[in-house]
Amino acid sequence: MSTYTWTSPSNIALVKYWGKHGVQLPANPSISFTLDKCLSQTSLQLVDREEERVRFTFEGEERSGFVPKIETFLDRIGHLAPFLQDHTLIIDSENTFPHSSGIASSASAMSALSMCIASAWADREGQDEPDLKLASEMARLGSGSACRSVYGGFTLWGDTEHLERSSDSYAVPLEQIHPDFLTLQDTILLIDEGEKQVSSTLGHDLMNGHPYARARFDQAHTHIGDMLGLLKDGDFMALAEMIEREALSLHAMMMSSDPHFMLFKPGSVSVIQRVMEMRSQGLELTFTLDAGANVHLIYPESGAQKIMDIVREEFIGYCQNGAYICDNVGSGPQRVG
Ligand code: 2P0
Repeated sequence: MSTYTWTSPSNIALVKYWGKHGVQLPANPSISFTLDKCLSQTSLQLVDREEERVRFTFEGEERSGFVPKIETFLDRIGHLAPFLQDHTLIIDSENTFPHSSGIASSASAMSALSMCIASAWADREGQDEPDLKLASEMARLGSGSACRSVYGGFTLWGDTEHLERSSDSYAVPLEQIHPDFLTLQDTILLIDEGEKQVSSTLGHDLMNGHPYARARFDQAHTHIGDMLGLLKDGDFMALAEMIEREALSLHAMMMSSDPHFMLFKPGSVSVIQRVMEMRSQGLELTFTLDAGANVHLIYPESGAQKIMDIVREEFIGYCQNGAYICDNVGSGPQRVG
């Protein structure tokens, strides 16, 4: 009876995945960097098959509400990990950040679980290390953005003419990144820690039949080529323009879908406008958002002290309970047991 325990970070997309087809295939490619401190830690124990396929606890407490999602995941990865059929999976998971706060907890959780399963598979096959491509493909079948979290640094998911080894089925690590960007900081302003009004799954669905979908997917393809060049060059101000355009395009899709919805809160807009203003005055600072109201401040490590002064002086008042998280580009999942 073996136990596999992995931590996996969340990630923040710079070119956004929004829209999917088939079984968890992306409508356009995306690029993200993996975080360092926003982590899930997941343990998997495989025991002889009992009646139930899965027993799930979250922070040690039984949470049967998550079991259907895990069962769907197991159905989808059955062809990749057939040995799981003979076992009941006992899973415990915990996060270092608030659940459903708009920080992609499904990404870190599904990545951590996939790393556990890939480790179990590697053991059976007599391999020393889990196959990260397999882990990424499994993670994708749990939650799209999760497939980007199985690697550290910068990651690309989705077929693109700009990278030969790219695939819709799994993410790949990006190797040609300017050294200054390997230490980028991400300070996440928790403007709204509540549950999301609209799930990402519904948001993705609303891209089907969206009047601007084709143009958005074309734009994302173009941005991937541009972003790959910018990540190599190391020009932060040029990268910043692209990061913001992507974030605002994502939210524009939400605001123009049928039904439409808006995840910005007044505090999100205030921060966004102030960041744009300060950058126009020469400050190396940009923002992005996930499918939520929280604003991720992205900036080079060299500016950290100044930006943190600004956070404490100007932005903390927009954060619910004054809460924010200081994170940065991280090195990916770690086995801890
Ligand atoms: C992303 N997001 O690229 C985009 C940007 C949120 C905004 O992927 O349905 O949880 O599990 O595949 O990955 C959030 O959607 O959706 C997401 P599913 P997921 O990070």
